[in-house]
Amino acid sequence: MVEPIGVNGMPAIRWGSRNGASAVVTLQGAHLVSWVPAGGEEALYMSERSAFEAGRPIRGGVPVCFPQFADRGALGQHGFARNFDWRFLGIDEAGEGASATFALESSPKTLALWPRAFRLELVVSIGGAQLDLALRVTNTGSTPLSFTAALHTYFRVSEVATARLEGLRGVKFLTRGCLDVEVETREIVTAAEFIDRIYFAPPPWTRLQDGARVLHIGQRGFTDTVVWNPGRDRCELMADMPPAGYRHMLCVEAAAIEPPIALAPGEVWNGVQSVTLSS
Ligand code: TA6
Repeated sequence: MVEPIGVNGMPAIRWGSRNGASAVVTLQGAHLVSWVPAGGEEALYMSERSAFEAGRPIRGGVPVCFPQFADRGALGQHGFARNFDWRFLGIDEAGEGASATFALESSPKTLALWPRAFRLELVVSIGGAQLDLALRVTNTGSTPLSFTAALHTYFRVSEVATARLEGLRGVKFLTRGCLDVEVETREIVTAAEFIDRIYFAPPPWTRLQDGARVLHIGQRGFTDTVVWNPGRDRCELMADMPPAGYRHMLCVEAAAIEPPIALAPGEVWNGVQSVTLSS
C-alpha cells in the first residue's frame, strides 16, 4: 500500500508493509513523521505544535541534518536538507518489508548556501518491528567536500523521567556548551532533566526502555550518538513544543560529527540507523 497524502497541508507519502508496519514521510526534508511497527503503536514523537510550513523545520519524527550538525559551521542550525523538498523515487516491496526512497540533489538554491555538488538519498525501510533509515551521500562535484550529519530521531516515550537508555557506559561525551570531554560512568542514562550530549565512538547498539517497551537502536557508518531532551525550562521557551512535550520524547540520534566526513569527487558515504521494537 502506498498513497500520497497531506500532513497538515504538507505533501507526504504513506506506505505499509505486508507484515503490518506503516510509515509517513513528508517530501520536505524526507522527514519521517510516523512509524508504527506491526501490531504496535506510534513509536516516534511528533509535537502537536510543530510548524508544517514550507522552509521551516518540523518538530519531531526524524529530521535529516545535513550538511551541518547543529551550529557547527556557517550554515543555519542543522543545515538545510530538512527544509528543502526531496524527490520521492518509489517503493520497493520485495519480501515482507517495504522501502521508500527519497533524494535531494544540489541545485542553484543549495549551491547559493553551500557551494558543493552532492546527492543525498534516504531509504526508509519498514517491516514487522524494524525500521532502517539509510542515508547515502555522494560527492557529485569535482572538488572535495566535507560535512556533518545526523538522523535526529525523536522517540516517543510515555514518561522521559523513567525511560532508561543503556549501552553508553565508558563512552566519551561532550555536553553542548561545555569545553571538556567527559566519560559516561552510568550503565543507565536517564534524562529526567535537560540533556544535550554528543557521545563519541559509541558501541553499535543502545537499548531504550520505556515501561514494557524496549527499542534496540543501532547505527552503522555514523560515528557518534547524540542524546537530547530540552527539559522543562527550555521546552517552555520553544514555540513549536507544548510545555509538557519534553516529557514524552527522547532524541537518540545517529550522527557523524567528529571528525566531519570528507569525500573526494565521486566518493560515497553511507550511514544507517536501525530500530527494533520488542516488548
Ligand atoms: O541534536 C541536539 C540539538 O542540536 C540540540 O542542541 C537542540 O537544540 C536540538 O538539536 C534541536 O534543534 P532544532 O534546530 O531542531 O531546534
